[in-house]
Amino acid sequence: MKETRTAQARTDLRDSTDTTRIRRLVRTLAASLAAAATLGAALACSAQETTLRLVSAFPENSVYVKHLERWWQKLNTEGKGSLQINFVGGPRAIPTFEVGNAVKAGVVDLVMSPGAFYTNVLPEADALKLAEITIAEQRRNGAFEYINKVWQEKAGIVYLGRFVEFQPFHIYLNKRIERPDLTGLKLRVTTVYRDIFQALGATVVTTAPGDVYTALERGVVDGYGWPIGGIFDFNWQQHTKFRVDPGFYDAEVSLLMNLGAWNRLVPKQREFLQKQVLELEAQNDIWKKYADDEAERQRQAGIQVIRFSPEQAKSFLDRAYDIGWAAHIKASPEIATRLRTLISSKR
Ligand code: 173
Repeated sequence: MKETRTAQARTDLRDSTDTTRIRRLVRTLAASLAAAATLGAALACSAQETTLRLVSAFPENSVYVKHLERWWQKLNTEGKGSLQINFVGGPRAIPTFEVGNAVKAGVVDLVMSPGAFYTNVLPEADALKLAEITIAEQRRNGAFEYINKVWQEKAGIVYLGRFVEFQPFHIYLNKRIERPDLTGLKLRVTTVYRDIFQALGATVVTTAPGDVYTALERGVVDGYGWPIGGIFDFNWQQHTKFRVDPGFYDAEVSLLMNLGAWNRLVPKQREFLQKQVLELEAQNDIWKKYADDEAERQRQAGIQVIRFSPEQAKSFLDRAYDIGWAAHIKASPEIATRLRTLISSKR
């Protein structure tokens, strides 16, 4: 009997010890949860500093990178403690035509590139060269939203904004032509120019900007496509005799972001980044003066202008846009048709 009571007492003691332990455990857990919640709330309001890795599809010394550099430097000053951009480099870090894969896979967070360089992950991207309304208008009329829907759904890429506009493309040649006919000429292209140059009779070879100088120097090509500005960054004026006017389409260079990286930002960081991108876009008018300055610089460098007659110019431009859209509509009927409605209002 005595023994039984003692056993019972031990059991009671153990039970009460267990109860105490459990209570303590619950208290500790509750305290940790509260601490975690406080920390979570703190993080949500003022996230830890996030650094985004940025790569450029153009070489470091190009005008687009220099322009963007001023932007990310200001962003880094204003974003201390919240958001920073670390510029990793140009095509030496990620080859020009690989930037799409890199931003899609999240190898980098941010990429600056024209659509033409990431058609391997999103063929539709090249269609942005056909826009005839400004990016500001695209934001107002729903085009920007639609672009983002497609870019995010098809490629996991956020289209943050476009920071190059008012830069028509031109044909640069080392052989004279008398009319819109490129028969017998071999020209360097990207998807921007491929269809229209071929339609005008040219043979084409695709290269990244970094390979154009050597192709010209060795006489592998008779000319190339490029916007009105930027040829001096690559020293191509040394191997360029003519520019053909008028220019056509509009060089589109944009900032892209990996969707996962975007989703990992807290709302405050996203708002900050969007505000910075809008400030960058608000500067796009500078490209108009840059276009004039570069045309003058080309003139001074001895580059002669081959000017189509007004009739030739009109049919060349109509053809360029028709061919550009036809190619995209054939490849991606639904998206390209919608894009065409949204971004080509003037014609
Ligand atoms: O490389 C190119 O000619 C090209 O496609 C491009 C696109 C936008 C800006 C500059 C060049």
